[in-house]
Amino acid sequence: MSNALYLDLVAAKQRGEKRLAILFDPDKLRLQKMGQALELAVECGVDYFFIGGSLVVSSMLDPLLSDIRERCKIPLLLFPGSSFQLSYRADAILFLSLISGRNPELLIGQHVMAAPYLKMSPLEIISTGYILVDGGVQTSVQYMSNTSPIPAGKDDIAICTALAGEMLGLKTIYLEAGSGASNPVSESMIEAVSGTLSIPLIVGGGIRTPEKAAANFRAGADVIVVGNAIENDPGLIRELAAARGR
Ligand code: 1GP
Repeated sequence: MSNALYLDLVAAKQRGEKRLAILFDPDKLRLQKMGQALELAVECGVDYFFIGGSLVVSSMLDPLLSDIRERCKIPLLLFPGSSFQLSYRADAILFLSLISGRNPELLIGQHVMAAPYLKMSPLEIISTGYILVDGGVQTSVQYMSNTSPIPAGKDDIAICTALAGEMLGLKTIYLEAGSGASNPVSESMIEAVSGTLSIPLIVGGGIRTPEKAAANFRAGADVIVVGNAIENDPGLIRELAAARGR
């Protein structure tokens, strides 16, 4: 089973090199805007596409992956809301365990169902401790996962949760305020969590400006993920990519 994308991410972290991921939700896609986003992503050297969402009710997952693959070589990582959102057409999967929650289905249950499929697949598996943080509104992921997020000001709980995830052998931690969050994860929490981890830290949810992206990188995020803001304005990709400081 390949480990190439993960090893590359770890090496980037060691060099202090920051990475930008764009999230495409197959249910929300407007194809015209996606075309523009893809062109800019290639031009600006976007590092990853994350593909998924809390629901994904359409059958767009496979066609979307094939379409992006035909147009560029940017790595495609599944970011599944459930074990139904799987496809061989991606390069890797963020194999998410919702470690901030106490819903056994999302801690280990769906993983058991997905494991035989993944074992047979060519996908690189990147086990990820998914930590939901209160983003000021009830997001889809909060509702669908039936879990309570970590309160926004409780950096200590986020630190301990992330540490436990690392100690359990998870390969990355994803600090998530939820797609469309009014309040993205604070720099204080990112700094606190990144300061205790040695594995890569991914941060997303409610990031709308290059300033916030840059502040998150300075606070210790290794990868930031932006979805909604780019769907609304693909032109933002240029400034978000520049926020990596390369
Ligand atoms: C969701 O972090 C991502 O997991 C993206 O959130 O759509 O709010 O950018 P936004």
